[in-house]
Amino acid sequence: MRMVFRWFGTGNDTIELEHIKQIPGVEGVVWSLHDIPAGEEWPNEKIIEVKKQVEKSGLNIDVVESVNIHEDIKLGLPSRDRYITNYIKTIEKLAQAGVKVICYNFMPVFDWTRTELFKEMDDGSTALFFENEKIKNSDPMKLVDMISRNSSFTMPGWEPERLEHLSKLFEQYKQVTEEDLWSNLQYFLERIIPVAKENDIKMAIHPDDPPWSVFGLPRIITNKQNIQRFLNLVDDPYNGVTLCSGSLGANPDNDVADMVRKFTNRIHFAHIRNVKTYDNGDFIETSHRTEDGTVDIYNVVKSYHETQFSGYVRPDHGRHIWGERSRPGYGLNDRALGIMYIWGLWEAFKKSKSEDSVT
Ligand code: DNO
Repeated sequence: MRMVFRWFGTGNDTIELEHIKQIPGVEGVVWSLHDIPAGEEWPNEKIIEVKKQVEKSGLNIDVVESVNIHEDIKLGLPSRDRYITNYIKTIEKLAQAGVKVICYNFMPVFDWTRTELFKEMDDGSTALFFENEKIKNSDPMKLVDMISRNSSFTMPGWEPERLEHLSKLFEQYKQVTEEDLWSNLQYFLERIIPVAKENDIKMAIHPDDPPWSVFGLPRIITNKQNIQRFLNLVDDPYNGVTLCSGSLGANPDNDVADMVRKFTNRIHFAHIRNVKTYDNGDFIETSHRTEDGTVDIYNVVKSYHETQFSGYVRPDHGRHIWGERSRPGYGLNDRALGIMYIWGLWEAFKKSKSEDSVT
């Protein structure tokens, strides 16, 4: 298991690289060029600039999250080929810079969706919250407005250029069924995966968050069966997943530990965090401990250990604690606590295994 930590770049994050380096066992940052619009080729100078800066702090740039996919690819429009060509060129450049894994998603229009970014919890901390009824009855434009008013940062997945044509996008997606989305994903993968393989970059799709349709838009990377279908679209180790316990865990029918075992060879990146789910479909992003939420994090980490997972892991999101002001879900403190919890479990599994083999 190789621990990494998401960092949004100088001027775009409250956290310093030096502080990330002080979290025990963190080897690298998970990064992106957040100012490059989806669909454009990434400039080499910018890639090298991040590489130099991060490596100077003693961290690596092995994992990129995300290279976002242009909506025309998801919609299957004729213009998709141009954007796929740009995507391929970006993969090649990232490989040259030493990147090993690219995380991306295939969610129409919105990436992750929440209704509150700073929901107060009983202990006074705040966390990301999803209120089911609110989503069912709300106008997506109002949610976009709420999200941008509550965050002084551009949120990943909610980039302005992606959202400015929102009503047009909704109109276009009216014609797109889940099956269309599957076939547009296959078209993309068939062109991307051979390039990734040639360049030794593992592609790792992120599950849909939450793992069900929102605002009537199709969503397909939602459960075990669909992840299996996804892997079969191009059955190659370079076509893999980012297994996110929090995204999948928002649906209590998803057994994340079981998925870790089932998809072991195709998991290139693990996002480990907890959520507390409610019967009405609401969920809140709690602290990482198993007893604080609904996802059995003990079992998830145990499954990674038993399958000898050697890929990249990040603690994903955290609550906002101790007065820290940060990007929603991306403070330093609670994510660092999450890392220490994961390391604690890992050490215990490792030692009990070696004791077993002695006795
Ligand atoms: C949320 C993240 C997602 C993820 C993308 C990958 O915080 O886990 O935004 O980065 O879905 O493309």
